[in-house]
Amino acid sequence: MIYNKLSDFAENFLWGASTSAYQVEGAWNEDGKSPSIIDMYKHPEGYADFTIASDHYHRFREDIALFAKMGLKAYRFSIAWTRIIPEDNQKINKLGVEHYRDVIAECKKYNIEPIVTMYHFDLPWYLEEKGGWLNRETIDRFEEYCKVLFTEYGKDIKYWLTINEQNTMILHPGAIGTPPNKPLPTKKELYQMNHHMMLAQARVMKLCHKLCPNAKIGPALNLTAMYAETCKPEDAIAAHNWEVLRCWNFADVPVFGFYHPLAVKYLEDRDLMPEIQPDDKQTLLNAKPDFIAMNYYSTATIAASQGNASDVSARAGDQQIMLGEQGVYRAAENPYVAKSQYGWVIDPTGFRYTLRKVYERYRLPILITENGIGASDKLEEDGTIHDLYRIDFYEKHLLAMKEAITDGVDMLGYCPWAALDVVSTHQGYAKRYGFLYVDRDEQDLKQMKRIEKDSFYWYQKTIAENGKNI
Ligand code: BGP
Repeated sequence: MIYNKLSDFAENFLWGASTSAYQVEGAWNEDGKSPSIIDMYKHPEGYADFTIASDHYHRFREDIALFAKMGLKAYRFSIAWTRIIPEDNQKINKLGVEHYRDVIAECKKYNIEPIVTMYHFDLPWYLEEKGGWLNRETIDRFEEYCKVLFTEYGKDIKYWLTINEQNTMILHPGAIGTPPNKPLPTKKELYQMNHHMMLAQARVMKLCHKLCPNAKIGPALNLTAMYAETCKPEDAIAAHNWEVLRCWNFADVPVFGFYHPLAVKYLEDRDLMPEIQPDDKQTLLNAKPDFIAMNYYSTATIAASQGNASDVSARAGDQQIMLGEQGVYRAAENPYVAKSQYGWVIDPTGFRYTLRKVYERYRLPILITENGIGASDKLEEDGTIHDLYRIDFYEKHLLAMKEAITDGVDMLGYCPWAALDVVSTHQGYAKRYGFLYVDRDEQDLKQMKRIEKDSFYWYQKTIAENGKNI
């Protein structure tokens, strides 16, 4: 659709930016924090680990002051479960609670809306040792932990996110690390974990509405539209297969309260159906999100399965991520999109297309909780960072979002990844995402000085003009 005039961003549009606890905080064993699975997993050799990261735990005041200078209206961060409840005895760690109270107060000081992810990949290790998400008890533990958050911070938090990228954790379990001396879970186990996470999420959404009636809560999924490689009908079926199994099945359950019918058939056919207890269906039906939080990086292009092992291949530039599934779909190349230095597809029009599909399907407001480009930014001798590729990426994605708003999509806000440089899950500080450069190398911490990149000033101007320059 080509319009005569594009809609403006709403006056109260949440211009924000994101981080997650384990990628930015450091202080991995300070003030009573216990290890999470991320702290215990084997991380890629040669790259920075998560023990110190960007030292945001100690420097959050300085960082939030810089976010305010950039003009942020929202800051999406995650709370580390292991700071709040570090041990299996369920005792609350006062220092952990105080830390996030201070972070929230600092945001409020500058009128920055704190948006809290309650769980961003960092399950407590003590729960993992008892089976992690395979153990139904983890559902209770998650609810108890979230209850602490609602009780402690409920009056200050308007937007809660339940679980970050549940679909990534289930479909690409190796992507967030490998457990020491243990194989990755089987597919059957993963779908059982998925079911438990769905129940945990439903219980927590319900609890939030009870304890914090003025707050809003939603899942944060990695959503993306799929293209068929050609107009061959079999390619269209394969693209739909993967769109359902990768995206809609994960968003349907929180919104509608039941699994997608195609996913049910797939799970039954392959003997992957989780064990569902009699009350589970009602638990899922009892809860509804208020919005959909969406992480968007790339689209995917899909070809028909050939029904053999050649359907599966490693993603170009990232051997950790296997794409394709025998009898379901094959990954294909798209000649019409660009790629980042790390081989990630860059597709702003796909962003508009995905937003349309998500809104058409769920009719809930959408909050973008991640979108961005990882690159090896260069600190020049004069202390500047000219990340023009990032500005270009954001300009195009914001224009696509503006077009989606014009298409009728209800957008709450935009929190790109990342507010400042964070440890990338696989490429340390070689691959950076922030508006603020953190001056450290993989091993050499230097002073960890924060330096404003060119994209910082571009975003500052964009926010000040409420996106009118887009
Ligand atoms: C998302 C995660 C983020 C972040 C981002 C970039 O899937 O939610 O935590 O890591 O991807 O990924 P990477 O660091 O691998 O480039």
